[in-house]
Amino acid sequence: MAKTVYVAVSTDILHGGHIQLIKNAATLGDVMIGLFTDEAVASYKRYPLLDYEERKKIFESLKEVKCIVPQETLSFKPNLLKYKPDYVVHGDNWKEGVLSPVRNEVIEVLKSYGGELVEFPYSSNPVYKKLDSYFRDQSSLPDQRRAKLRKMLAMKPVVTAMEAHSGLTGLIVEKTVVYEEGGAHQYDAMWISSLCDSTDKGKPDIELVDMTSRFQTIDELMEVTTKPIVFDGDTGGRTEHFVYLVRSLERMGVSAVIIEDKTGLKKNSLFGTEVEQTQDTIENFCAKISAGEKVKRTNDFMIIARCESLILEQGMEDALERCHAYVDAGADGIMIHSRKKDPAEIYEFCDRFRKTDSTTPIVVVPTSFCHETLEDLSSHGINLVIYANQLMRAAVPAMQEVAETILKNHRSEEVEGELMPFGKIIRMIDELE
Ligand code: SPV
Ligand code: MG
Repeated sequence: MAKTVYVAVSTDILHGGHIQLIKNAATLGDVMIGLFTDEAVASYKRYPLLDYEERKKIFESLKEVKCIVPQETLSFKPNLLKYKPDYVVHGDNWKEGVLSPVRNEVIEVLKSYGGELVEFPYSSNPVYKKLDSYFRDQSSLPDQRRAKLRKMLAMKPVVTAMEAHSGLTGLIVEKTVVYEEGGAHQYDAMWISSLCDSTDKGKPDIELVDMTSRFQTIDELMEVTTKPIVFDGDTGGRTEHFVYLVRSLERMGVSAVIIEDKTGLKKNSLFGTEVEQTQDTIENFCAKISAGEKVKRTNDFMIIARCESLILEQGMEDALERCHAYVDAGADGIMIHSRKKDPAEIYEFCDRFRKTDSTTPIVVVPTSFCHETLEDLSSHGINLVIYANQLMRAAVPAMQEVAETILKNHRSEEVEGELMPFGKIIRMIDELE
């Protein structure tokens, strides 16, 4: 009986190096391709250019390929235990770096049933590397980037966004990946918070930092990252102005704007009712949403309506009534906010909202109910979780501490141990070739 040879592939550009690997694999037996699902690809590298079905067609056309099965995780374990291939074939480029724990797990699982790992020299043709960086650059162009948020929402039950307020924080959100249990996790999107964008400029979060300046932040992030951007549009301003904001953000390649149903002098929601804040009428806010939807030129761009009823203690019924009305007015998603540590009101809202609306994406910002995990939030039908300010809150005390210690010691030696060498920071910054 022919042996089974398992080859896992995540690529959407088939080049000579891949073909050679598959030919090599075919010399050992029948080739089974473990084709990474879109979610598995996006979990550890960029969003695939071609979706699973398209990539499947490419591999089906190769005469060396006997069958194709989906690989749903970065970990090979589930498929290896299911299909028990005699061999796993891979390039020898995963002995070090991020994939090395995945390789170790493959060796361990193969050993458990008597399979074998066969590694062939990885083809290091510089053209292949160039191709990959070319497609990465393409995916940061406005049309491609804009569409990524909707794709992510369609692909994953829950999507995450992390706050970024500069090119450097954008790079941290772009590049941070953790590997656990054979899987990989990274942030799916970036949130441009009005609070952090203002704070970074030493200004209060009261719609004072003007749009020209906020666009500058978008531009900085756009230049050095590829992930989709969710923009905090505050109240969206007057309806007559909001329509221009929609057009500008959409043209720039932003994926979504979130506007909140407040009017007059907006203050940050974390103040709640401690400061005077006025909620807009349902009628006015719906008109603003509809006007924005009307001027959109793509279906990719999303206008998400944020309800402040729980923040302003207007009650659950008001929150539900408003959010359903906002969806009816055309909103592509709703955000429900709370500043309580206890997530009970958020969960009650989501459970009740989902009874009559099973599809509209629900967004939350779990700053105060930070105890809740992604899994907890997802189990109540929440689709987008925004970590709205954590990078800024990490940086401020670290900078204050260093500033004080140097003053106290009349030199900087005492803080050296706390500081990242600049050589390491520089390596995060990509150079154009
Ligand atoms: C922001 O990050 O600016 C927000 C979320 O609007 S919150 O600060 O919680 O209001
Ligand atoms: Mg804000």
